[in-house]
Amino acid sequence: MRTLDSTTSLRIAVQKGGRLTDKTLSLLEGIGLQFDDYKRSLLVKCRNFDVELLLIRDDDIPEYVQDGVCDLGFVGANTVAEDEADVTILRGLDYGVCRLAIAVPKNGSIKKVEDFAGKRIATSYPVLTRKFFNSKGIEVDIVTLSGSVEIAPRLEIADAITDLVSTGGTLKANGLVEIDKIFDSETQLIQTNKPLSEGKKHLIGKILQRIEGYKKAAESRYIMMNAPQSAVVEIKKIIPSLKSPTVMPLADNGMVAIHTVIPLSTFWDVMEKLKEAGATGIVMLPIESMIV
Ligand code: PRT
Ligand code: ZN
Repeated sequence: MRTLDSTTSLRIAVQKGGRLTDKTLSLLEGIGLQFDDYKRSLLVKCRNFDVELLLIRDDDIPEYVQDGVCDLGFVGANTVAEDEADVTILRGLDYGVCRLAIAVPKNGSIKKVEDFAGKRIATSYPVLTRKFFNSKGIEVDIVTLSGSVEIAPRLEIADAITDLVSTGGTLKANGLVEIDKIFDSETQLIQTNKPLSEGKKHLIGKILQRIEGYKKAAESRYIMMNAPQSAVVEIKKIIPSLKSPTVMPLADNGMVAIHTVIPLSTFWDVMEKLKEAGATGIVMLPIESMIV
């Protein structure tokens, strides 16, 4: 039994081998946590932090975190919500993005949610599906399947399905069309509601701060350019930088080098305006991490 004063490491649940595994591990590596080969073992010690990873099936993660077997977990919001787990959601992470959608056979009689009364719906998400139809006041018959839900209408096990969708390719390949959305999902970092030692709380704070910096860095670019000194006022107006840009005089008379950080989403827009304002030799670099 782990106790409040447990001297064991902060234990983090990660999906063992699935869609979330690589992105979660590269996020952890990106914030400076180093692990030995995680493919060989279920419990992997971190080399440079008092952290260990427990690699398990994603379906087990909410419960392991709820019960305090793991202090943190990285898992899809869909799984957390379906399990109705008693955990704290620390933050969303923009990978594993998908939606739980309702789909029906392409040329069938069901066209809208109201047509569902008395119909059979196959799903691996009975809780979320039930809640959705209850909220609409529509009685449906739910057939719970653990996988391959998309073939249920063809097998005549069900009239419709609810399933996770990302590109929509699977629905299309199975002659199904999406008619409504039940739930938007992304990966979440969840924390146990069991008491944690001060040491663990401190470590969690540090991990969260690093994730924040890592995400900010991924969405930002470092840009450098040369420009005439006379253009600096105009350029400063164009750059939506975090702080005032660094402006350094160059050997060429009247020319300066300008360095700053900009959100990636504004890059092309900013770049074109900078060029118009007289900037030359504009260089963009990725940023590994940043603390703001
Ligand atoms: O073995 P384990 O139980 O750990 O893994 P799993 O097979 O249950 O889950 P896995 O690895 O497939 O998915 C893990 C998590 O990834 C899910 O819980 C979601 O949070 C997230 N995710 C994101 C997805 C998808 N996108 C997704 N497209 N999970 C599943 N799918 C499936 C969907 O069920 C359907 O079969 O992909 C198909 C649809 O994809 P498209 O692109 O054709 O629309
Ligand atoms: Zn699973």
